[in-house]
Amino acid sequence: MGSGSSRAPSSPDPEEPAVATHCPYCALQCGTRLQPGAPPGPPPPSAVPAAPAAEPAPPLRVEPDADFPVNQGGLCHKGWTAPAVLRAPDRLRTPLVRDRAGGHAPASWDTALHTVASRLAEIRAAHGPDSVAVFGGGGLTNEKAYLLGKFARVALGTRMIDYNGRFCMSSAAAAGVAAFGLDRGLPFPVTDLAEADTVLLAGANPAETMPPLMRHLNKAGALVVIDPRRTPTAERAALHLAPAPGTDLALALGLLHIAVTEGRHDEEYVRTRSVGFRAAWRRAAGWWPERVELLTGVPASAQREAVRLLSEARRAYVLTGRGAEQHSKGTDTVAAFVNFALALGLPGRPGSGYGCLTGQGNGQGGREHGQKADQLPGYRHITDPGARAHVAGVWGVDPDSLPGPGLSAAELLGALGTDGGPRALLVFGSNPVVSAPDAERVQRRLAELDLLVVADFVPSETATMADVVLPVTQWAEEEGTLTNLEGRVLRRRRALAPPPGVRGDLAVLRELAVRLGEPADRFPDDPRRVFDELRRASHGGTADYGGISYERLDAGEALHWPCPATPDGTPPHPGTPRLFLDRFAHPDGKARFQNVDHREPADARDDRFPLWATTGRQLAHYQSGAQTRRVPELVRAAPETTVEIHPDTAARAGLAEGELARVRSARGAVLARVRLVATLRTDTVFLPFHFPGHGRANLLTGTALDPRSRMPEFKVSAVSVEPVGSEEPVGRPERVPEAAAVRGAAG
Ligand SMILES: Nc1nc2c(c(=O)[nH]1)N[C@H]1C(S)=C(S)[C@@H](COP(=O)(O)OP(=O)(O)OC[C@H]3O[C@@H](n4cnc5c(=O)[nH]c(N)nc54)[C@H](O)[C@@H]3O)O[C@H]1N2
Ligand SMILES: Nc1nc2c(c(=O)[nH]1)N[C@H]1C(S)=C(S)[C@@H](COP(=O)(O)OP(=O)(O)OC[C@H]3O[C@@H](n4cnc5c(=O)[nH]c(N)nc54)[C@H](O)[C@@H]3O)O[C@H]1N2
Ligand code: SF4
Ligand SMILES: [Mo]
Repeated sequence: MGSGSSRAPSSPDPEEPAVATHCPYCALQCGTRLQPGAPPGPPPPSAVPAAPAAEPAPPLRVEPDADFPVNQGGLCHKGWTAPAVLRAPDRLRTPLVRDRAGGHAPASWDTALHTVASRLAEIRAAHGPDSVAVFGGGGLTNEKAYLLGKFARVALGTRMIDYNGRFCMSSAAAAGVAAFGLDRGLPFPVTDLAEADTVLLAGANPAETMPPLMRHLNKAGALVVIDPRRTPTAERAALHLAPAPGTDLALALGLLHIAVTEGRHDEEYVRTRSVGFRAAWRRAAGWWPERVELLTGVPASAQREAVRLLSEARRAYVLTGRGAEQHSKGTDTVAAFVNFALALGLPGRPGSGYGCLTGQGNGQGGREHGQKADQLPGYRHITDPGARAHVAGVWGVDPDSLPGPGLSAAELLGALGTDGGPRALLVFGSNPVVSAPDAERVQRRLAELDLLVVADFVPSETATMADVVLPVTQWAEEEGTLTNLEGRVLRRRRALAPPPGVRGDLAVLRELAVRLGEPADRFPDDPRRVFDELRRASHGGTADYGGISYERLDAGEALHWPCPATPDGTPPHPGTPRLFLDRFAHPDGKARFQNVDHREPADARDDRFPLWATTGRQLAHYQSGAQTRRVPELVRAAPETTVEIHPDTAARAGLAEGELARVRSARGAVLARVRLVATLRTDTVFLPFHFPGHGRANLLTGTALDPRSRMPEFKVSAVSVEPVGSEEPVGRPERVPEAAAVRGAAG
């Protein structure tokens, strides 16, 4: 296994019954067992020195759950160290309200909630309901995501709600709905991957982003990895294709071209299980291997080998990750990979398929329960009159009172504080000052607001800018459910009491709703009650949770949605671990080939910006780093922003290993430590986006959006690199207060 994923579990203490729950971070949702006390045994295998004694001991020790099929006893470095965030020295323990001097002063909950509710009411009265906006997150439990969407539509009456999943899953979701009539990250359990003969990974690096997934992939036959970088995942591949960033769409069209011209496609499947092949093929006909090679840099022979490995496999999977998806053509790119998978007859065939590797802890559930701008619970569309009537019925409101669709995440952030744009924003579960595209612009827009409210458990860069900060509970202190990348609903369980002064997100939403004039029983704060309401709201929808209950989950049932309620006296629905075996979710039961063609990224390279920058993840940090930058062990493993660059490219720019570089795009400049990587393409550099301040990779990225999914182009920006000539560390936690200074200066 990769670093930090193989620490031997120690024997549990028989005195203390362990609490079975799941890791707070990614969509793999590794099963864990929590016990009181500091972690036993040796530190995880890495070059990291032991923690100095002064660090507060975590209140819990975490053990991987050997019986949970997804991680089978594995955890990554982040999962092992997650309890440290529970006792982060700067954990938020009291509400904070901005004072006249521009600093934060502690306040009682009553004062903080009253301040928020009265300011929201004023702003709404002066500027209308859409002047108040909500930004959610794919890390929120199902219950929180559901109640947040209801809070926005009912208590605030605003259409302005979206969430960070727009930056994550939206392109794969849009392509999946178009192709299959339904979007569930993996329409099969991850354990199926171990039986595969070949797995194609397009723009995914699970060896660093979901290390325990490699247990299953390592058992599979051949891996084919498409990534401009030779990642730890690509190192394990039978075949690594390294296209220029932003050229996957052409590459996928080329793979379809080869499959068809070599007669390797499944004509019977195409005829009986799909429609639209002919138009898709006409596009791909123009993408012969040499043309694809010229554009992508992937040799024609390697393209042919990839098609051979997939088409000769008895069981094969095509999986996409953010590398293929986070583009202004991300939806079409996924569609092109789906077209290729359909031509080979993979989706819906037992032991084969297409899937997208969902990202955040509840990236799947977070996109089903109504925190998305165009969506109501059950994965329903907010413009569908039937959906509105059903959900309004569950909520006890008039369907006509429900607002229509709002702006997508990047557009919403871009509209804040502009003429006619929202004047107030509530953030639950995201840190856009670091993670949103063109982050400098986002920071300026946040500073223009009349009211910024952030609920978080740490002073994230976004919380630092807020007028009111509401301290909330963390994973191990709360109950709820999350839906993992396989569409399996999982229980998060409480192992420890939250610190005094901290409240749950559900309680915060309830208190605010009541202060805004809502009846208290419309906003329950008991997760079980919220889940029971969510079940009814999802009833009959695409993501139907009607038959799922805390009782069934606690009894250990593996329930994948759809899992509808069944009539009294009949057996409960067993859930749906594998979708599409008989039919796809379109009315005619057939999958749709999509008619897509290659197009260029929004940025063009020129003399000023001659390189491509792409961005992504490192093993040690999670997302904006708000949580993992508070774990000393992880900070030692990856302390600052780095830029991976080929030695020849570095030499031309006058840069050497370990020096500080300035990476510049048309949007802004980032400071990053040079890491020479001889296996990288010479036209491409890579930066992780986990660090704050001048180390934010998102100072480079732009706001070009995919027209269908509204996904920003995180994965390709035209840049230059130059030496800075300073030894100053970049993106270190101590630089965080910069955001506060900006906000203070802006009033
Ligand atoms: N350690 C860690 N793990 C995580 C997370 C984290 O922050 N840290 N976040 C979680 C979340 S929310 C997500 S969404 C997942 C993401 O998981 P992944 O999709 O695996 O992560 P990324 O690093 O964003 O992108 C994957 C790869 O895409 C490559 N890439 C860049 N540009 C292109 C391109 O144009 N084409 C192709 N084919 N590849 C390209 C990058 O080099 C990178 O290796 O990870 C989850 N797990
Ligand atoms: N350049 C570049 N930018 C990217 C990406 C990329 O690949 N490249 N990837 C994008 C992707 S895929 C994603 S998913 C986004 C993620 O980026 P963010 O949305 O910024 O995600 P996190 O850093 O996880 O931020 C979550 C915040 O909410 C807090 N939090 C966690 N759980 C809860 C909770 O239950 N309640 C509340 N109230 N707060 C909570 C955390 O402490 C943290 O401050 O970044 C996107 N940005
Ligand atoms: S792979 Fe994901 S869920 Fe598993 S331990 Fe690591 S961060 Fe947690
Ligand atoms: Mo994500």
